[in-house]
Amino acid sequence: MGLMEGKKGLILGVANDRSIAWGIAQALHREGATIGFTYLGEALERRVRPLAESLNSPLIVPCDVSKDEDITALIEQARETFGQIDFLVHAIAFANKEELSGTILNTTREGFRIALEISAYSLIALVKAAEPIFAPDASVLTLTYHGARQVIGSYNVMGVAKAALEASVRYLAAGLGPRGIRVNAISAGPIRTLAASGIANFRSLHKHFAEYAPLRRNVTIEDVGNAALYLCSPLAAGVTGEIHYVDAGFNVVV
Ligand code: 0WD
Repeated sequence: MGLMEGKKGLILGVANDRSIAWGIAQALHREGATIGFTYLGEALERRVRPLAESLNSPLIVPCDVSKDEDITALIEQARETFGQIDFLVHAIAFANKEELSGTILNTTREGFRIALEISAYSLIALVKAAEPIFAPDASVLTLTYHGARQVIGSYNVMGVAKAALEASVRYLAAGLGPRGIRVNAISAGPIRTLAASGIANFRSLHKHFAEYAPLRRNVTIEDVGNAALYLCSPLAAGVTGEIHYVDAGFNVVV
């Protein structure tokens, strides 16, 4: 029997088949999970729907996490489809492209608000909305990056947003822990995805990483998917509030 047999939940943040969220979806599905997916706008629906259907998803809905009404509608549909949910995966981030080059002095007031709202507050908003439908031992997982802790290239305002996200993970873990619900993050090494293409000098960052990481390679969406499977499964029943690195060891040598 698979590790996730009988488990149901939501994955937000699939944009295409290179998305980290897609690596996570494949790993959870392989172990028996039933997954509801969201997409951002019609352009992405054309990419996401066939992927979701290939995993027999019973729920494929639009959701812009900057809109409370979208989040409410998503959770209402999840309640109708699944009753309770056992996992919620948040793999979403956004910052204006021009603020992901040069230094953090490029950050505008509005750009800061957008980056923090979509990349950090959205986790709190989703968890708040989903709280009534979480199963007693549900698991929440988000994605972060080492730029939250150290200055890395032009990650800039996104580093600030990820620091807020990591702190949110700890506070959410404390808030939901008494109900048995766990909240963790995976801090992934650089992976070539749509979101990564917005970061200036990502190509050299990616190359540098493989040269210096102890495992001398980049990580894949399969690596992240398998770690996510552990964190979402009963194997990690005693783990919450953690920032779990899946980065070929890079953070221990820089
Ligand atoms: O190197 C990387 N790729 C790393 C990514 C290293 C470490 C962490 N991460 C994080 C990202 O910051 C993000 O939180 O992993 C998460 C997933 O990112 P990804 O898989 O690299 O990127 P991508 O495939 O582009 O998926 C992110 C998606 C969006 O795609 P686009 O490219 O269209 O922005 O987040 C979604 C959207 O589908 N998204 C939203 N979803 C709902 N509402 C919103 C929104 N407002 N904004 C973006």
